[in-house]
Amino acid sequence: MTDFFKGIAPVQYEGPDSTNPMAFHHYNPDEVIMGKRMEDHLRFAVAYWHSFAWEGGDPFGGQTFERPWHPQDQMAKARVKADAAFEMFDILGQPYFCWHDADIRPEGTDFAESLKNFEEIIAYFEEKMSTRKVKLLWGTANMFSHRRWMSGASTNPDPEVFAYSAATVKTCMDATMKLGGENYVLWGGREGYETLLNTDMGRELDHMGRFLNMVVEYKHKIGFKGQILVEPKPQEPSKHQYDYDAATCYGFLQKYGLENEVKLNLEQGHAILAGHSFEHEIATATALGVLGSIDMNRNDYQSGWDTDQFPNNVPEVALAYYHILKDGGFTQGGTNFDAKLRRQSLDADDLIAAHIGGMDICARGLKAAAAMLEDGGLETALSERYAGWDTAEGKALLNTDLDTIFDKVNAGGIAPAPKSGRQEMLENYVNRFV
Ligand code: XUL
Ligand code: CO
Repeated sequence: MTDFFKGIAPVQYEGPDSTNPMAFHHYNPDEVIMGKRMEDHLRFAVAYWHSFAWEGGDPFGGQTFERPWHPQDQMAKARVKADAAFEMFDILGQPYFCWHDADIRPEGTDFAESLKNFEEIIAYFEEKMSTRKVKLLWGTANMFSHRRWMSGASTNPDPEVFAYSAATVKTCMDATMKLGGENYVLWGGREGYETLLNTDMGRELDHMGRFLNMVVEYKHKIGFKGQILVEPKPQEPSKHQYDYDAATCYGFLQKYGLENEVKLNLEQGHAILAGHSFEHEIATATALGVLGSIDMNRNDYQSGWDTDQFPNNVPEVALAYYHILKDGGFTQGGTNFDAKLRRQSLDADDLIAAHIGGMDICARGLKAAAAMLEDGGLETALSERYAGWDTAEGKALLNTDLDTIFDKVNAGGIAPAPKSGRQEMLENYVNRFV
């Protein structure tokens, strides 16, 4: 037991009229939406790295948080951190959490010592999870913070780093499976380049493709039933990252024969960095059949950084969940808060309030998305817009050739009349729900 969250009671749903800042106003886990409990739709996860490992630094200044589990280079402190983490899970009651190996254990002096530390904490988690409902949404390896990875992990010019990375991922997949994790994520923060002057891109992509194939082979070898997910991001920390966005990732997966084995973990802030909207990335993944899970957060739209703030924009979140629900909703994926406090938000109740706010925003977005789907207005508009393709002539067009089409058009049988795209009407429609 720590006393970090002392005096903070488990968060309850009190409804939209409650003024209690430490209550849920919209997230009501048991409320049934489209035949499914809200908790089972949203499948929230707390991110260990932001909520417990991050110390409040930014590029201009160091640690602002003083936590009972600091400094984080000792095993005893790693246990205190785990105690506090599970105390927070008890307060929030969210069903999942996620970690990187480096978030939960101190780095050892060599691979073997790091692994020993890691396995001890995994066993400690296992013990804590045995008496609670909280589950592991996904595990992952941090292959971007330590200096050994400064030139990449699987794309490193040094084969010894490739080997170290492969061994690291094996241990993280083993631990994820041991804890019953439902997904395994790979985000390649350093899988890219700082300058093309020293980079053999073709070779690096081939190595990354082989690495991911090894991950999939290992998944089948050990019988891991979770999804393997890659997380697109265009840049930061690297100048350019190979997993740029959903479409780029899909092309990569296809080239290396992995499009039926690997799906995507999409993040709001990464979509914005790539010059897209979140719903664009989700719609791309659902169109290609590779939506796996989401990292929910938001960026600061002025700074242009990946600021990983908690979400607070209901219309944006509603459109994201609209595409997720339209795709059938999450199966093994979920909503991971890859979001952190601002560095001035020092207190334990700031951390709880941040998650309450994020969960409430997502709940409002989900409810709006479900109401739009149930009303069917957008779907009707879509089927009307594409109705020509459901006619016999429309269908036949896709099974013919340029000459035949030319003959028909040239004979005067076709004279297209432009129709309104009705964008403002549709925006007004959405506005009724958000
Ligand atoms: C970094 C990021 C990571 C991944 C997991 O921008 O999103 O936290 O989600 O490595
Ligand atoms: Co993320």
